[in-house]
Amino acid sequence: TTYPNDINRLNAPFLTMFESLIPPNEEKVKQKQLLTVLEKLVSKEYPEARLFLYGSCANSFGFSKSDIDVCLAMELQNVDKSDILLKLADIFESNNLQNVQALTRARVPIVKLMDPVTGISCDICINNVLAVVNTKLLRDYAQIDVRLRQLVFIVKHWAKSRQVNETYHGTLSSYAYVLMCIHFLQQRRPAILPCLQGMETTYFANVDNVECAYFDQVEKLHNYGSRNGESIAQLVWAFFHYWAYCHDYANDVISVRTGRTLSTTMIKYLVRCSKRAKDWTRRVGNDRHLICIEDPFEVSHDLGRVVDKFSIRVLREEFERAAQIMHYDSNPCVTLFEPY
Ligand code: 3AT
Ligand code: MG
Repeated sequence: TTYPNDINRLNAPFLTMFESLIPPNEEKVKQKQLLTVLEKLVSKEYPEARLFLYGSCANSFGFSKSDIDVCLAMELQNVDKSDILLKLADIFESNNLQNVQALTRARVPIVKLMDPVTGISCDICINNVLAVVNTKLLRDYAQIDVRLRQLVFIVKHWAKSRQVNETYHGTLSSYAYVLMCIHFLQQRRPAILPCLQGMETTYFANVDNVECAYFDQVEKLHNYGSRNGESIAQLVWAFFHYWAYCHDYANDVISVRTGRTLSTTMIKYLVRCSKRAKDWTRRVGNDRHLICIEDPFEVSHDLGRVVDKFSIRVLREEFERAAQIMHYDSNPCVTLFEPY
């Protein structure tokens, strides 16, 4: 890797930007406050139900003033999720929560609401336990090396500014960008992040027949990346360089689970051997391997499947633009984030 000589002049502005995007403590307190309020309301109707925070408010990659994602875990005995969501909407509405809306036909059905006391908006889903577990995996990775959190904040800020963080327009989710950052740091030499799922199992959960197992004693790994001295400016430069020029989009699957890339040829083989990989089969049939990002737990789930022929070009052009700016621009901390 050949960085520009003066790349480290960008460390201070990138770190300042990172700091300014982190939610202040009082915001975290308000989130907990809202969770407690919701818990009380829900438990009147469903005493066994439990609420969990997931997504960016719990994975440590959330910006200040983001919406929060809440998962309601409960046993469903022959009750329809939609009925529960409608019932919840009723309860919330009659307890002064605002903009209450049940979206029962969404891919992940939710109730949306806004709490006028804290000003926080939230989405509540039911039994999306896999998302709670992948939230923990991301948070655990973040505790190993602070550069992951810094890199993700800068990349998410870039993706939002350039409008390439919109799954309904065929670009990638925040979750996908975090996986790309983890994968990238697993590939550095020396590696900055380990592959937690390739280590001894200290955490195990079986969620809807998906086995989630990995090493979660991350406090034992806080020196893991110290042999690699790359600075945040160098890593931002290398991140965009990697996705612009080094990744083989047609043939490689990004796999945080294995800590490396898998070849799509191998996936095709696995598809022939198992019925589980339905999603991939369809993709192989269409030959639409535009970018493949394996979910760490639900391995048949490709987070790149939202990407189409048009949006892959947008995405790759944005990676190239960013790589060029990091290399040649005199003021990348501004140019990189210029609104699209
Ligand atoms: P933002 O800060 O809200 O942009 P986020 O991490 O909260 O980022 P989302 O709100 O899109 O991202 O998603 C909330 C969580 O849902 C994140 C992850 O735990 C889970 N999730 C999102 N998309 C997927 C997916 N395609 N497959 C599995 N889990 C997902
Ligand atoms: Mg979110």
